[in-house]
Amino acid sequence: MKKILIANRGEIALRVIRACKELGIKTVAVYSEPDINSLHVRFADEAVCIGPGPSNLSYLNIPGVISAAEVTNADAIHPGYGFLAENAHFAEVCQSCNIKFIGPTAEMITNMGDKAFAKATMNRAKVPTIPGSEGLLPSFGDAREIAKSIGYPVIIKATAGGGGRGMRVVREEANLEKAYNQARQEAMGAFGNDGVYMEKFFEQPRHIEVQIIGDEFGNVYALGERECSIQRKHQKLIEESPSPVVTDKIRKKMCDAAIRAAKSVNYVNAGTIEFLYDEGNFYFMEMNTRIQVEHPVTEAVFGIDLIKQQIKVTAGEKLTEINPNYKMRGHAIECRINAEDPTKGFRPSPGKIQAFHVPGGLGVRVDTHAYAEYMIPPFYDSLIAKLIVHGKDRNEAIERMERALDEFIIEGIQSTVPFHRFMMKNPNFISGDFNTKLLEGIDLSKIENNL
Ligand code: MV4
Repeated sequence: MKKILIANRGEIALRVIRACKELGIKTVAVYSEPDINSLHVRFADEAVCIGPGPSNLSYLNIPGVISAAEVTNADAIHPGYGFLAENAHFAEVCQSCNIKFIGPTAEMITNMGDKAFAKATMNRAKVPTIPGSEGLLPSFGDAREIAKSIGYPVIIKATAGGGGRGMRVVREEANLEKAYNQARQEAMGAFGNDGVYMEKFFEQPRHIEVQIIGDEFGNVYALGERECSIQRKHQKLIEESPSPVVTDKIRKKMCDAAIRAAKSVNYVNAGTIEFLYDEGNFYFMEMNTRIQVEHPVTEAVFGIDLIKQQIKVTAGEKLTEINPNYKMRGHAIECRINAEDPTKGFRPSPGKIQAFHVPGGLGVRVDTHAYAEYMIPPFYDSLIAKLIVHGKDRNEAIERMERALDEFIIEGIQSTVPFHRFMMKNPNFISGDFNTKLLEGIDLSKIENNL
């Protein structure tokens, strides 16, 4: 592989460019008009403008991205996360244009994007799944029978949803018919697919996911877990590895299940098996067929560059650097720094960054595309930096994160830095005793803003 086009922007575009540079691979950036002064444009060997600000006219414009790859003679496209990363049609178009898509096959993206199908597939592979319907609910009658047998509360999920989109909790039979019909109608409106499935509803689960990577020789490795329970409205805010509740014994079981899941579908490239964790038990929820925002915590504890591994696998090489005896070392935490006001319900705070200084020192990594006087465009997600720390244990990682957050200077806009400073002192976070509901019970309006 000689040249890779990065079909993305922001910190992840920089992240991929860095891996390519170290591998001696040339890079092509694509950018929208307002992103012309972005660092991904400056750091890439070549850059092609693919349209105006709105994503559907630029970063989601498949003919634009493919044309950019063709005129620059790129061998491969790395989609990053978001945008076209889990678009099966895009992966298909890449293949038909003889451009390698750095990710799994289009068929894999389609199959794992169908959440009920993915769950049924994993169930057959003896990966633990949440009790509920076997695949889609054929009718309301089936919904009622299944709910009766697993017991209320239940959750109805859109098969084309995922990541928290298109879900409805039902607590008693009297509400089931309405919820079932509404769920189908909403799913049709949002995804053009009214397929829904049912599960037993867990009130206070944790979200724990396992990083996997597979090569074309049938090798699949699991690189431990990430604890992702600290989130708000399905937007993760803090991730860490290892999870404070996962023992060596549970980790072995989770990683074995994740490897079984990936092998059962002949998965190639990087992926994530998402588990719902409750009282020592874990259940498959979804598989993500992309590199994720939080991949650096896994990189920190395993000392491995996941993007380089993705590129190697796509080039048809064996995963020789990773092996079953690969060990985790220490503890890593990532705080997502968003251009949002945490005291005002995390409302977006775009605009011009006046001052910007990133923390440094031992065990600190900052992945960011922001700089002083950078103008945050209003068109894209609000992530402006990822602050990742690595320490010998969880305590050291928390102390290091507090220290690093204190060094972070962002002026001119609101950011989530004050929220993270507050969380590093939260007793539940410190003790590791939390779940996906933690932030619902905290009043964030009184966090001191550093403006
Ligand atoms: C659940 C659940 C409880 N019980 N399924 C939300 C994201 C999507 N991947 C699945 N989600 C959930 N599925 C059952 N059977 C609770 C959630 C959920 C959640 C999961 C992970 C992280 C944050 C969450 C926040 C609210 C609900």
